[in-house]
Amino acid sequence: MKTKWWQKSVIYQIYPRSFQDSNGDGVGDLQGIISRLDYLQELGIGAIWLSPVYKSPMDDNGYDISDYCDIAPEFGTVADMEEMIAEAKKRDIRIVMDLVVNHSSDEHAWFVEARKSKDNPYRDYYIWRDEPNNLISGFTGNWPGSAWTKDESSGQYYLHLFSKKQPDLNWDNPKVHKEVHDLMNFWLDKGVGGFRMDVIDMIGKVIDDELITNGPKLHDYLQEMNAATFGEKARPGFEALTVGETWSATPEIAELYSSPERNELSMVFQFEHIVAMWKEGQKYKGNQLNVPKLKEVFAKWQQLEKGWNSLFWNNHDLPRVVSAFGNDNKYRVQSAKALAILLHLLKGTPYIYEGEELGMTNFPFTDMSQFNDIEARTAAEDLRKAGVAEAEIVPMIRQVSRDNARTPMQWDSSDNAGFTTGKPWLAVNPNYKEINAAVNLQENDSVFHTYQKLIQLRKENDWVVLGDFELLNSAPNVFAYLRKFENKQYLITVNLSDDEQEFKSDFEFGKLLIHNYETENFAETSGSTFKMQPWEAFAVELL
Ligand code: TEU
Ligand code: CA
Repeated sequence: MKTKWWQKSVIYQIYPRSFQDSNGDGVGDLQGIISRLDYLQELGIGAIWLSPVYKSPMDDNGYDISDYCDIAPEFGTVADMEEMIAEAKKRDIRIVMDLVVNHSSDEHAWFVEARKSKDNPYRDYYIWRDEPNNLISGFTGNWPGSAWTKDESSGQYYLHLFSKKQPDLNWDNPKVHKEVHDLMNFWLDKGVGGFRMDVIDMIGKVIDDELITNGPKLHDYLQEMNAATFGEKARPGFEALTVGETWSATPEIAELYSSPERNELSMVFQFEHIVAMWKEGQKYKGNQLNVPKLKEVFAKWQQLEKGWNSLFWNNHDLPRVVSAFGNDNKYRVQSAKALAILLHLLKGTPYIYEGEELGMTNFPFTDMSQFNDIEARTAAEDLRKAGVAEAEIVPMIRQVSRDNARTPMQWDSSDNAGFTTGKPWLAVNPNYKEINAAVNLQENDSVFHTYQKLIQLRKENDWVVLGDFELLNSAPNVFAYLRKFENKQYLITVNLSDDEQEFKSDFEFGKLLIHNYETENFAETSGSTFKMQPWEAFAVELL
């Protein structure tokens, strides 16, 4: 099977508001990203997943779009977007845009028209009912807040699975499909390399059955979209990268999305390894690394036969992995590297979230006023209503808040970490003087250089891309696995704990491929039982 470019590449996610400001208004922008393309080329990534930069009232920081074919002025212009696509292309980097079409903003012209009257031609671009049903929204507070808001002028309720400023589009209406295909082609014609698709598992929802994800027509809609926009039929030879955000996906469902012969998507973001680490399965109870559970989940997903995996620890909705699963204190560098080695040598396409390659950590929030995110604010309201003591609310939100991922990128030790010459829209993490790109680039054994090496390993070795996966028995907190390709085997072993762990191996070690500790006598440890240092990780070719 000819491998696609996105099977050999690593994708870098940029949250544009927080990456690099170029005009001193404290908000990241497209010209800022352009100024940092050389850095990304040095890291070695093959594509940028750009979180939304379209026109938006920014109720959900751009995941509420009011014009899909224009750029939010705080980020720049369509011309800036075209310049960025061209500049990235010169560096062999594709731009993957964020497609948010489960819902639009309530300020989109379609919704402004739709709410004018029941017989308006845009009315059934959205979902209206005379009475609400039990569907709930994650962003309206009073958990479970209703997903319905009454529109006074018509007396009907409209559906919004997210905030009331994010009305759900009606995918039962073929005109909505056409509008979406047209906006996708607008950007594809400008040279974007594909799309990340926001909560795409929801577009087949069946309202009256209160069925939200994996509705009966979901895959029909995706096959129709593929054929009309990015797929082989519409653009022969164009290898789009399309990745669906699907919190509900199981491996079986993931194969429906990503089996090549189905002509749907390249892959999906599944979240089982994230949710499995939530204490009592509840996000706001906090994260608890459970290595045996992590091994079980990854091993299950690595057995995907016909489809293709994404691999990620972080995105703009998740706390920083070195704080959530690693040790951002005594073993910050080692644990950041260990988590990278573990993830990047699995089978699938790895995604790096801005700053993850620096070992950036969660932010030390102390007060609700420091949070920007609508989800954090509504979660605080819900916890308060549930009777949680005020003093406990910030500590509960702090450890998992999406704001942890959205504090400004830490470039250097100058003011505001080099992110802006103005007042940053969200405070810079006070640890920026120690943790920043400049320091990482200077140190040969930095987190950055570990990521750079892993990206290079993937580019140079088919076994990383195509090798079979086999989980090995090991100590509970040691994640050890084999990759097998063309009668060669490779051992990846990671100690995911603060303690020394024993690793029994009867393998004969060959060439060391990557190691996050400088252990001189490594060769002597092969073929025996040896101790692994806290958070030690290595990959070795086997003889
Ligand atoms: O996120 C989908 C989503 O459900 C997340 O908000 C998730 O539920 C939550 O973060 C887990 O605690 C997508 C986007 O990634 C997110 O930024 C948007 O807020 C959301 O959709 C609405 O567009
Ligand atoms: Ca700016």
